[in-house]
Amino acid sequence: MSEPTNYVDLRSDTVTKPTTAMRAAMAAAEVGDDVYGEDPTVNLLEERAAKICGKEAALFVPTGTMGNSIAIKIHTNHGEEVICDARSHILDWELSMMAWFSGCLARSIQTADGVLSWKQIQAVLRPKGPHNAPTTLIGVENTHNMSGGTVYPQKTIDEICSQAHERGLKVHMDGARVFNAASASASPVSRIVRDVDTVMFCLSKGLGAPVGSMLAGSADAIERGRLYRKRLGGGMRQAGILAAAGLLALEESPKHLDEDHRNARGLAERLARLPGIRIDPGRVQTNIVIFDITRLGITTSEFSRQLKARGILSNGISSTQMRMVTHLDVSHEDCEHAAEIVGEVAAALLSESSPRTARV
Ligand code: TLP
Repeated sequence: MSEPTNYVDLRSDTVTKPTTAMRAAMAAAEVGDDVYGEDPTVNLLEERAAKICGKEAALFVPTGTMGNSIAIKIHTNHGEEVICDARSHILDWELSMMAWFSGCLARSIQTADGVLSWKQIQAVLRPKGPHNAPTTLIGVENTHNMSGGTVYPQKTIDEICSQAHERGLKVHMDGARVFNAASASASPVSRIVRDVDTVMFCLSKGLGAPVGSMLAGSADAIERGRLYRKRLGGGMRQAGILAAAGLLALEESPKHLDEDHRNARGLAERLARLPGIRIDPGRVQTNIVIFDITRLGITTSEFSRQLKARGILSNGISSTQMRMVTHLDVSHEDCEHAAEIVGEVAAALLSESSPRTARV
């Protein structure tokens, strides 16, 4: 089989390329040295992000990982505990920055869909005493990536925040995809994050900017965050070139997220009809589709390889689960095509397997 010339890239919503309008805005951006606070485009982006989140201030950071790491550092001291879901990005995908940079231990909780409840949190709070590291921070991920883009119910966030604050604990939201949550729940971002102490969101995922994330919170938290960003090597100079794309992403992209969600749901419905593929399309709330291929009898890396040979890019997130993410650069037709190819690969695998396995 010859190499495909075109790929439908469903590995992540991080893969989008900047639009022509973004490239034009980047070329025309007014810039200055942002370490001196003199880049007008970065300043504008930070003001805009703070306003959208209903927070006093915001900080432009190169990546979501840096934004989360700074937030954890702002809210904690060495030797404290951070409560988070067992499959959260801050625990599983950030090279243990929580320990490396902040010296904290993750107290993780298994959840069905990535959504923590106050009841679960309360059960693992460390009582004060000579043997326990104090809990100081709760991390909530909205939407929850590894659970398939699930959205926190607003009342759950509100309850976690009010109970946490009553006890002097802080809440950080990893809102890498909080605009997807806003779109899915028809609720403004400012309402979703109203009570959290800090929120990080990514410009470079569903919003389609080439680089960048924002951390928003109180003026004091963000002032401290600015110093941690510098320590981490994130003091960017004429970063207005990147911020210009971010401003356009904030302006233009949220209105397209509904379409990404419809595409994801459509893809999930098609996948659910395929033999050997297990997925409940009813669980797809936003732009992430996770499906199980256990019955096909191959690893996800081999399955990815076979899809790639047919022009579909998708990664495994475990030995049995694949993830497909819709975004600005994939259409309804691309998703239909992806489901067709999954169907062809799955059918070939099932027919190759022994009759006994094929019936499973
Ligand atoms: N997620 C990436 C991978 O790292 C898994 C992806 O392809 O989904 N929080 C959440 C919830 C994320 O999904 C990600 C990136 C981040 C933080 C980190 O953002 P970056 O990649 O900008 O450091």
